[in-house]
Amino acid sequence: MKVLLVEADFMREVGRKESFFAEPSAPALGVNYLASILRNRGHSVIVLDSFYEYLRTNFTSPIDVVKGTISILKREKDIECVGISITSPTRNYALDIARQIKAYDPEIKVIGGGPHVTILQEMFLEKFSQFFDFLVIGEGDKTLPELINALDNKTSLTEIAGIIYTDDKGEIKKSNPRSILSEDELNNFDTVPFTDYKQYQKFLPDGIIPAVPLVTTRGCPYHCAFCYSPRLWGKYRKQSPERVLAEIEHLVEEYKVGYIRFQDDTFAFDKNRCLKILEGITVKKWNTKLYMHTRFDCIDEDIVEAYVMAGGKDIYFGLESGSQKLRMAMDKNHIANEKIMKICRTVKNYGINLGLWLIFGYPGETDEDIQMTYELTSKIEPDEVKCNPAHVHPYTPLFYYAEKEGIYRIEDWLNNDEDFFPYFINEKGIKAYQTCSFFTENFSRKRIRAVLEEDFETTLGRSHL
Ligand code: B12
Ligand code: SF4
Repeated sequence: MKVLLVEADFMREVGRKESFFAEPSAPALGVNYLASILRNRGHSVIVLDSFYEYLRTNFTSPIDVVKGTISILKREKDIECVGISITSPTRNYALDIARQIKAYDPEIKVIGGGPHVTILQEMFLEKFSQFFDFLVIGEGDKTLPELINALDNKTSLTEIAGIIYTDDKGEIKKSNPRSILSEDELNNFDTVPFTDYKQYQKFLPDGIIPAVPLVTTRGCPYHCAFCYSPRLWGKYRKQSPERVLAEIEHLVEEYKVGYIRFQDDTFAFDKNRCLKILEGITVKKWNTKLYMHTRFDCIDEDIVEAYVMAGGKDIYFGLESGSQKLRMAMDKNHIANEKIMKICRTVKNYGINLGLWLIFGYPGETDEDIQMTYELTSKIEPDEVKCNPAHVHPYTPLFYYAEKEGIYRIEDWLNNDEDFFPYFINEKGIKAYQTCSFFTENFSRKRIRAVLEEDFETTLGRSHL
């Protein structure tokens, strides 16, 4: 069967051509893994994500994935099925894409997958069944190929775990839950094959993919009160260092990738594993730059040293707040500010770019807490801060609090056509956006300047070519 997979993300690191290379954007991972799985089973797959669209339009046009989707359907007339990856922030774009597909040709099967439908499940299908034929809940690695095979061969859907669909009588059916992939399966090239980025190469100078994401673990062993990740992925599972190194080797040899972005929730959680991966990269002398994000309680000097040796360029930490009281309210970590300072000094001493994520407007936050965040951030002197108002992700402890307070209901995620992202809309909520702007303006200037000034070739990390 011929399938189109769409990453409905319009917001990913768009900007001018120079900043695209300086802060290399990267292909979406989920849809590209799914594409490889389907291709290995004999299906023909096209992937459309904003990265591709950005390249295709020669970096000048605004990304328009809706138009891109329809133009592919017009060009490739034998596409029978479109899968759309949906996160909560991108849900309205995804709906727009599905709506346009059904307006273009109602016979094309539309499958929704990804975090947003995994949270809302049948609530989502009840509301949007005119646009979506199937939802895949949770990991799609095994479910999607089974579903596509069944559609291709017109066989029964009842045995396929992990799907929700409307049957011939118009009733919503939910199959048995799909069990999460085991670590063996995560290491197995049949269940999780390498991603195939060949389609992007022809739009890039020398066919070099500047940066790629890698997620080498599924889930997070922690349970921060605002975060959806542990609820999305279930038990924390990890790929072996050997598998991770094999994948990097493939990316370097095949696409000359200069920058590997470890997008694991907590890349450094398992120290031994982390060191084995970093030492493996060092031995291979691939000369790739590395990015990782992690927690303050998951890192020490051994890791920082090994990271630098391996080409580590950036480490981003979820500081969230300078107030320990608030960090505890978030269930984030119980580390004292002095320890955080010490870790940051170590990271900076090794010449690594240090980024901080901050949250403002969390329930209970006072002006004094904001002042503490300001003071700690000033002392740390990060290269960049990334700020968000306290977003209320469905079914997180923060959501239940907001629900109890009568601020949000789960339906709000379904009923709003605006670019609506629930956060605390009270005096603090509004102030949170202003505080975010203030911190970004004050603490990221150095980083922005560095990005603009940095030499094109150096930034691409292609000196090894
Ligand atoms: C990399 C990443 C980013 C990158 C790029 C995102 C991208 N689209 O590639 C950047 C840094 C830009 C980013 C930004 C943001 N992100 Co982000 N990001 C991640 C991260 C860390 C990894 C994503 C990934 O590659 N996972 C690995 C792949 C294999 O998983 P996957 O894509 O989910 O796909 C699997 C399944 O979901 C499913 N599936 C997915 N799509 C489809 C489609 C079909 C058809 C099917 C059948 C199945 C299916 O099958 C896949 C294989 O099992 C996740 C956390 C996580 N651990 O997943 C957060 C996450 C996706 N991000 C999240 C958020 C909230 C954001 C931001 C809003 C943060 C912010 N406040 O600025 C922004 C908004 C970006 C946007 N427009 O969506 C949330 C989304 C929660 C939600 N309810 O939707 C997550 C889950 C983090 C979290 N802890 O809550 N993000
Ligand atoms: S915020 Fe980070 S450490 Fe906390 S649960 Fe989410 S992914 Fe894990």
